[in-house]
Amino acid sequence: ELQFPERLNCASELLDRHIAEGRGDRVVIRAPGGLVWTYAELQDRANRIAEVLVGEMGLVPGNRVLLRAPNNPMLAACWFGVIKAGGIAVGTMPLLRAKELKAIIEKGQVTHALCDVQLAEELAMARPEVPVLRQLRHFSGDGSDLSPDGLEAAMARQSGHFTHVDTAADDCCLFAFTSGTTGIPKATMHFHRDVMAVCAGFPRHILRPRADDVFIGSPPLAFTFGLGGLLLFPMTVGASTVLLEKAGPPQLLDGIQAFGATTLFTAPTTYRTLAARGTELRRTPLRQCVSAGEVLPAATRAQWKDATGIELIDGIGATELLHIFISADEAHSRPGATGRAVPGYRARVVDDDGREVPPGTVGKLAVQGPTGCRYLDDARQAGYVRDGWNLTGDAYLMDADGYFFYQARTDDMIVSAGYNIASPEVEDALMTHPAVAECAVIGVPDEQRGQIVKAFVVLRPGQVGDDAMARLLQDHVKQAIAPYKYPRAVAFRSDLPRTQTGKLQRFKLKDSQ
Ligand code: 3SK
Repeated sequence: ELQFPERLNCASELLDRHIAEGRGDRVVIRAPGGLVWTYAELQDRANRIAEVLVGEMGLVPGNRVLLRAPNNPMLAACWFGVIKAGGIAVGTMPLLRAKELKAIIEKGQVTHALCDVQLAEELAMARPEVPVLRQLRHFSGDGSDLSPDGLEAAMARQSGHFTHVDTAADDCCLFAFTSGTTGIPKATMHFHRDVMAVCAGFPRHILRPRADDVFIGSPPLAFTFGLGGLLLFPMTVGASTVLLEKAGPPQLLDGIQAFGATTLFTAPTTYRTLAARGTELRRTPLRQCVSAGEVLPAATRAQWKDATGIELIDGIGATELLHIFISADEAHSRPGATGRAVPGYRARVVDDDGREVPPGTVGKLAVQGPTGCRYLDDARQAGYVRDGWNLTGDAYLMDADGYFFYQARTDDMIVSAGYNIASPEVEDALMTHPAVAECAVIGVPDEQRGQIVKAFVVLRPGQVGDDAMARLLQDHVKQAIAPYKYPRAVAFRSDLPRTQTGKLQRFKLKDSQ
């Protein structure tokens, strides 16, 4: 069992330790445009941000700080600055709209925000409606914006020396938001010791990185898959990471080549696209590739191996558990299986009453370990954690050797290209269009993205369900909520399947596919 000291600040543990032990001049972050920061330089930025938060923005330990930026060096520095100062970092997906930001700020009672100028607009739109948010500073991704009231100008006034706040191991340091199946956001709360626990889990036992590894990938740092894979895990061994603001397949390919990346974190959708360029990747030092965020089909694993010679490391994690809890390294992967419980975790398959079912039987995945679900003030906690086991919403079967095989989601969550999308949230957005009378949204299988969002729409009288209307509705959703949630397929219907009590029967729409 993992033991942590009673007093623990994970930001200091992951960052300051390297400088204290003489590794301050090792490179920790690279970014396109030639930016290179050493561990000592990241520490200097994080310290200055902590000084600004405490000295100029009035932060006291336990305050929640919204972080808003694409993956860039300043976002990383802000994450460490907030947590060294005893604050709670609240990551936000870059594509979120004002409405979604407002919900997060209200739910998280967020008092402070640090926001990349590139993403200022939606936060500015939300701000008049969220008086709880008292303090906001803007910054630029590479830390070079010196506008007088910006974060960098304030950082320039500081000393660069800041002793981390002496937090308890079970003080909260991170709220990771998830929209769940309803689209009403839930904040999962994580302690300093949770961050250290995931660093002692998947990276130590499965990935086993080296100090000369160079990490790269696509998931936003606001998604805990990205936070671990692209920031925390390389730092566990003094390795470096490449932060890409845009990380589609072309930028990833360029980045792997230009930075000599060895370790890739992305979702199956991207592996499928990149596989076509496998021969180019064979000429790079790339050696470890982690897939999570959505189901990895056996065909994608085989395609990647054929193209690059590299065995994918599959894994399943959850925002509620912070990171990956089932996985297998290259030598222990088994076709069709996600893997086995990561050391430190226990996983089993249970029936509707929470009783363990025999190997080979499909049931609900239940997980227990050093991290677990703690929703902030949310009745849905009782559904996620039963008898001390976290029910992730996935149906799995386990074989006699303890390998877990994914079967399906047990709820209405759509997982598309690694994004979790709640059907009701897309339905709500569609319903705000005046042409829509009724609608239902489901996930349908898609070779490229795993699943795509499909909307079934009943139009108001006089409206015509043609391609132009479909495009109009798609654009409308992109404007209303994060654009990645828009329905890539739209079908028009005269009515929708409902129970006698009027409850929508999404499963009938699924069966009709
Ligand atoms: O979706 C996943 O599998 C995942 C992986 C790592 C961390 C967080 C999540 C949600």
